[in-house]
Parts: sequence; structure tokens; C-alpha cells
Amino acid sequence: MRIVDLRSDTVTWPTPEMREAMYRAEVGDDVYGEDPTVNRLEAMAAERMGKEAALFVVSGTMGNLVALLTHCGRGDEVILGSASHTFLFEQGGMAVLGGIVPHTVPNQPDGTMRLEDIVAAIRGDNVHFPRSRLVCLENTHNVCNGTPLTVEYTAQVAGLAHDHGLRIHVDGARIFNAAAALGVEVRELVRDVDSVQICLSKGLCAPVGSLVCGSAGFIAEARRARKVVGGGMRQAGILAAAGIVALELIAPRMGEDHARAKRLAEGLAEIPGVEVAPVRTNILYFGLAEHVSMVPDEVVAGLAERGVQVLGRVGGRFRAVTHYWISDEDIERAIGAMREVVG
Ligand code: TLP
Repeated sequence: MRIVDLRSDTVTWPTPEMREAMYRAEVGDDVYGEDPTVNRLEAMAAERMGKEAALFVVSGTMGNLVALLTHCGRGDEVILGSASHTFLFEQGGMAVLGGIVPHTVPNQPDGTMRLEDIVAAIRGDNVHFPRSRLVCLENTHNVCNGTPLTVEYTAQVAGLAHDHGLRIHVDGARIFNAAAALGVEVRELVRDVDSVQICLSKGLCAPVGSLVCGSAGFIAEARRARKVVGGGMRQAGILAAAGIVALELIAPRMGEDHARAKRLAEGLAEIPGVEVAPVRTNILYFGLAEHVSMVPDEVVAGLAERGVQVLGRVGGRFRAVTHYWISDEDIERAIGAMREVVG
């Protein structure tokens, strides 16, 4: 039975073009800066993001950590969303490894933080306080229904941060989804920010890798931070080759995944007892109405028996994510399976 795997867009396999490019990749020792394929990928990412330089790292978690370690020293404070991936799902690496203090501000349902809440979180100069150093945004916002943050909102937060002498980092794990949903160039979304982390291994299908982008000086420092967390790679061109294909061939097709997520949302919404959250990109959350007497695990197991995988979350919320390897037919199968399980 073909499995329709909607748990995440991280489950994507590399495309045949990627495997071919990986096989043929020219490589060198990247710690010496001698891997031509890594260098090409970094230059390409920097150009796409409108930044001076970029750094290839193993994962989104490492990309965010390296950016935070570069912006902040021990005892500095980072203002970030209470539902952000960096706060919830990165083991508090900033505190564990960097002595950096997370200061959370509530995320609104659309993934934003209210400007007044950010301002209120910024510390004054006082011997009792850690030093506010950085604001982090997440675009698209994973837990907040995959919602894209707009160019205008990002610019407002960047302006506010800079006015207070803080810097701003964007966790852009799915920034290409945001750009596609908003109909803007991806570089517009990060125009005013100091650094951005983008993932190649989610909807973009590459097997491994993220990039941190920023000014040349910032990236030179980030290269040191990457090394100290053990992220200096050698013949990494094998991996970067897939990343180049990801940027060239996969990034432009995010809209297809969004259309399928929308169709899935429509199909699920027609099933009595299923409540579907608004969907803007490739991430769809849904839940069960109170009168449905099933526990989430039963739904996840029932779908799995029918070859459909979704994530079941605390509080009875389920997540389904569309990606390159999900077809129109798979979406109809998922809807049919849910109808059988809940119906
Ligand atoms: N997200 C994963 C899980 O960790 C939850 C997923 O399946 O969605 N930022 C954002 C916004 C992310 O969604 C993720 C991964 C990361 C960072 C971390 O990236 P990796 O997994 O490459 O370390």
C-alpha cells in the first residue's frame, strides 16, 4: 500500500535531479572554504535573500542556534514568540549552550507578536536585568497554522527592534512558502532583518541542510559559531548540490502544495465532526468537535491503517502538511480515510 505521509514536509525524499547532482558534485574541504559546490550554494542563497553572505549548516535547529550565538553573548536576552519553534522545539539550545535568556511574548493566532508586547518586553538599562539583544520572528509560523508574516509586519518589527538598539533574526524554515502565499519576492520578506535561517530539507526536498544569511561580518562570526558546535563539514558539496537543485527547481513550486492543502481543508471540513483551522500555506491543523467520542490516538491509528499518516498533537489537534511527494490523488485518499475513521 502506498503511504500518504502528511506528518511533515521534512519527510520529503530528494528528487531524481538532486540525486544526480549529488552524484556529480565537485567537492573540497569546506572547513578550508574549498568546496566549490558549498560556495556556490552559499552565494546563491545570499543573492536570493538579498544579503551579503550565507553559511551552510546541518539543520534548521543549528541555523537558529548559530545565529543566536552570533548575535548574543552570555546573559543577553532574546525576545521570541511563546509558540515559536525556537522556544518550543529546540531544547532551549540558546540557554543550554550560549547562556542566552529566552523572553517569550504571546504569539497571536496569525503568528505575529503584538508590537506593544515586544516593546514591553524590551529591558531598560538596569543592573538587575539581562540585556535585551535580539527579536526573533518565524515565517511561516509552524504552530500558528503555517501563517505567513507580511513584508509590512516584518518591517515594523525590524524598525522597532533597531530603534531600541536590538537586532532581528527570522526563522525562515518555510520562507519560500511565505513568499508564495503572499505573492512577494522572498528577499522582500527579509529586507530589513539582520539574519535569516532558511531550510532546504522541508518543502524544498533536499535531504539535509539550512542556510544562515546576513552581512559578511555576521556570517564570518557565524562560521566560528558553527565550528564550535561541531558543524564544520568537509566534503559537504555532496549535500549542497541537492540544495542548489532545491533553490532552482523546487522553491518556485510551493504554490502547488498550498493548493493541495486547501483542497484537503475543504474535503475535511465537509466531514461532520471535523473542525478545520484556516489554511494559508502547506500546513493544515484540524481537530474533532466535542461530540465526537474518539481520542486523538484512535484517529491517528485509524488513518495509519488506511495508509495515511498525520501528526496527532496534544489537545486533540492534528497536523497534515503537503509537500512535493503528495499528489491530488493522495489528498482525495486522505479525505476518504478520514471520512471512514470519523464517520
Ligand atoms: N520543524 C519540524 C519539527 O521539528 C516540529 C516539523 O516537522 O515541522 N524552524 C521551524 C519553523 C521548523 O518547523 C523546524 C522543524 C525547525 C526550525 C528546525 O529544523 P530542523 O528539523 O532542520 O532542525
